[in-house]
Amino acid sequence: MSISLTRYLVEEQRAKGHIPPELRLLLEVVARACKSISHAVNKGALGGVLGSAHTENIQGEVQKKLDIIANDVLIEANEWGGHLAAMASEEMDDIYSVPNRYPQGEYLLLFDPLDGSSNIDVNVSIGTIFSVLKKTSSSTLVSKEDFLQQGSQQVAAGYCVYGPQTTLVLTVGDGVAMFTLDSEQGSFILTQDHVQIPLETQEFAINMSNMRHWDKPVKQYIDECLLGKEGPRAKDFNMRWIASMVADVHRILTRGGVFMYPWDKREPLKPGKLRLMYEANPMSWIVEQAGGASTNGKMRILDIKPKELHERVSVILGSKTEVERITNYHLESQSI
Ligand code: P6P
Repeated sequence: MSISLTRYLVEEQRAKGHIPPELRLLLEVVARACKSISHAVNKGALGGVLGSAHTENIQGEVQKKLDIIANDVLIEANEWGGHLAAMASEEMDDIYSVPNRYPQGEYLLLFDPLDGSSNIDVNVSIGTIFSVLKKTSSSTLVSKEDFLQQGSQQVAAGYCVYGPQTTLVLTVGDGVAMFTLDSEQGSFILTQDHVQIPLETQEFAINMSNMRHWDKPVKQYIDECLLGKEGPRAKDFNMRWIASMVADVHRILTRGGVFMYPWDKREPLKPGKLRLMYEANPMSWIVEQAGGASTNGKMRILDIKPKELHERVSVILGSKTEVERITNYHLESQSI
């Protein structure tokens, strides 16, 4: 007997009481939007959706047509339901407040509508990442400041990976569940609950081409992994780098591993490449809820107090013992 996303959310609310109807509606609407995005992604060249949109986002990155399509799908799906006060996206400079013609809710939705979009044109897995916060101010006017909450304040976080399967991964603070899209029925079906990341691993994910730019603790960790059985780790390591955070994190949730996009010397004033609010925070909560860990090399990512909506952060996440080891290397190098 298959359990749909809706049934899972209803039964979670009945058992644990932390998915009120408005949040359930939000999550179901986001899931429906991900289905639409999956459909557009799967069309590929046949849908005329590949290639550049010849525009740039706030990050100064050239946008792909599907980046904009995915962003528009999420905005249009969520703005009328009455569950949201505002949205924020990697693809939009400013926040998007729910138009006055619709009722305003208490939730704030943040998303990277299509993460890993450099993989779109080469048919490699990409995904949507989302994070849900609650508006804390009583004012009906929503500002950027309403979004600047620590990741530990999230009430839901998830992603949808568009790969060989379309899989929605979700946490509301009671573990991590995975739902695979049954494209015949058009519904997400629970395929794994209480996901647990193995504590130990023999697999790391990092863009090795940046090696000469890394800080010492990262170099030390990777050098030890590369020494394999003959080195201090006394075991061989494997390496993966998909250049799509959603796909790398999904592998880690499924079989363990550590993912790193650390600070490097190329742009010393930039803390890292990945965005805190709608990439690192949701992924960090999911990883922690699955028994893993996530730091910026010095502190728990979910404890970082954001200063800007699009701020970046260094990310080290995955199997707990590996993240702790890498973080300790950073703290030791700091104390020298
Ligand atoms: P690089 C995708 O653009 C992304 O934001 C993450 O999904 C991914 O992990 C990283 O950047 C890849 O970066 O420098 O290896 O292309």
